[in-house]
Amino acid sequence: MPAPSQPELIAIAEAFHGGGSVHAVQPLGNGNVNDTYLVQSVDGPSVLQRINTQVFTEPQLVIQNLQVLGEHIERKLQEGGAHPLLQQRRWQLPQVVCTKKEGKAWHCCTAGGVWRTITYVPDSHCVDVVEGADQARELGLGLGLFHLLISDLAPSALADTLEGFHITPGYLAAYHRTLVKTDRQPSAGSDRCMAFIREREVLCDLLERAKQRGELPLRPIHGDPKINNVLLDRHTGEAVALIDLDTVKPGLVHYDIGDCLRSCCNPLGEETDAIDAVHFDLKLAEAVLEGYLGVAGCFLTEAELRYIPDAAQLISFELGLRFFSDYLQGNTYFKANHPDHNLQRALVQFQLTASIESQMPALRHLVERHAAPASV
Ligand code: GN1
Ligand code: MG
Repeated sequence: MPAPSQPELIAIAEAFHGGGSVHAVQPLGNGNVNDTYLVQSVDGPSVLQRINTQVFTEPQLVIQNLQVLGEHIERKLQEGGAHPLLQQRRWQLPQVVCTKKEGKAWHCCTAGGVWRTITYVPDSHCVDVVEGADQARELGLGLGLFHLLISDLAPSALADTLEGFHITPGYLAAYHRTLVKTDRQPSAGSDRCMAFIREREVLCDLLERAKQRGELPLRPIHGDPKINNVLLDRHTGEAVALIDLDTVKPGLVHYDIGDCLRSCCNPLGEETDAIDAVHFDLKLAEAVLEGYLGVAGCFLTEAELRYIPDAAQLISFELGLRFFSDYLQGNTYFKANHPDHNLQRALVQFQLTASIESQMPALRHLVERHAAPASV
């Protein structure tokens, strides 16, 4: 769907803030799926998003989850006691802003598209590429606090907004279906991806099998806690919020911790074109795990802890598989700046996967070292 013009954007934003109240609407962030804008209005700054309804086919469920989550976290924060750290730092959750006239949580504009507004977390920023170990510790800690705050929310309270999300065997099956009908010309990059996938097919169902055996429990998860979805305080650098809550749903914590590790421990970031230099940095991984397990280690089971290193490998591989499948399909899912963009992104994730694989014993050792004593 094309980007709306500025007057159209202002009219959409005014559905939430009132006629004549919006000063400016400008693009925000680098999301690969939804369109996101920063709105300046008489109510202060807010975040306006057009939900990609090709991906999220039931956007009202996305917003419903956001409300369930918001109420739960708000209650936990008010009760206090979830974690001593929460007494010492701010922690915020973007709130749903309803439309001015009908009081609805979303707005359908005349040109099509489902829009929603959430509050802006002030004095915060995010990074696309990690800037050091202290920051990595905060990124891990932010995910840990989020998991801790929702650890007593029943997974059944959340709708499944994106069926099959992070079910790696499902992505593998979709890849095979795409492979037989793609009209992409063979290239060195595609050959490299295909060979990489072929060698790892057997690993794809590792987490799903553990889930089916009852070894790993379903919990409420974020679904997409990559590096730039953790907001950091602009002055202290402390994690203050997790944003991009569309994929909050029942799942394995491994999808989250895997996504956090793959995105925070890749010093070149997922958009680099220096494929051969991509690597997984163990020092950063240690910092992420220290931050994450320092708050979340206490409620994770021994089996959950044990699968964390596998999750880092599998979620990197899975994202590579998703990017490559989308490249073969003609870039219909992830926004792409050029025709080979998703091929390049796939190669980055596969290089990262290989780097994780080569450091697996050390990564396992780090998880053991930083797991809370009470839960091992
Ligand atoms: C997508 O849209 P964005 O950038 O928040 C994707 C994630 C990927 C990520 C990779 C719903 O997230 O799963 O990890 O790109 N979101 C969805 O950058 O597929
Ligand atoms: Mg997202």
